[in-house]
Amino acid sequence: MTITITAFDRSPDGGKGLARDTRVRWALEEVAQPYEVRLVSFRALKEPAHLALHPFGQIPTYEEGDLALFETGAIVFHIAERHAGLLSKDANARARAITWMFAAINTIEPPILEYVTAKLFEADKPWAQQRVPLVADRVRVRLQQLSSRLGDAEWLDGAFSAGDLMMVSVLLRVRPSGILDEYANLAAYVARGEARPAYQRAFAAQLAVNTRP
Ligand code: GTB
Repeated sequence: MTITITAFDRSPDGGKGLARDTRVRWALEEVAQPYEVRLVSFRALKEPAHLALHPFGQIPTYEEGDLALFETGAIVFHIAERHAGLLSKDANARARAITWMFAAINTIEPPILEYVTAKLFEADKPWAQQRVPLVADRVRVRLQQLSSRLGDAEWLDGAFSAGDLMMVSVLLRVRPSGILDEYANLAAYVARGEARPAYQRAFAAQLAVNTRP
């Protein structure tokens, strides 16, 4: 059955891979599943046809036969459950990888999004100068904890898993700030994720969309 995902027809990041379709593309590449992409404009995101797929009017979505999903955590989990390569066959290792997926999107991503929002979208507010360092420190608290746990391991829990895929994807969003580079092992962890051939293919595919004439 054909898998179709949605992505911005022109991502505001110009192809840096920061929009969330990249993590879904990456998961599909890791498990060698071909997919099609339907590009959606910002206006179309809020129109009924897209809202029927995604109640919050966002990308990405995932369609496969009569199944339609939204939320990257659920989409990547679905891909990882259905195809070998992202979750261990060992039940406990699998449960731990899923735990890391939740940690990425529930514990690490929220302060990163607060920071990005404060820095990019609230910079003109009178309180921005006080808020930015505060939220930057909230990011540092989590990155320090994550850095301590990772230590000098290659991945978070043994072999590369959907947990690493989500964690690396989330960490990429904060790298432009320079904060990630304060934690050398996390910066190297993210670089290992990016070096994976599946990530490279996913990145190239979104770049091609976002740099087309
Ligand atoms: N929790 C949802 C998920 O994980 O799927 C969040 C989905 C989401 O935030 N989608 C964003 C979206 O559709 C795109 S990824 N926004 C449009 C809207 O809400 O109207 C977020 C994003 C957007 C742009 C950049 N960028 O340009 O750097 C990076 C990330």
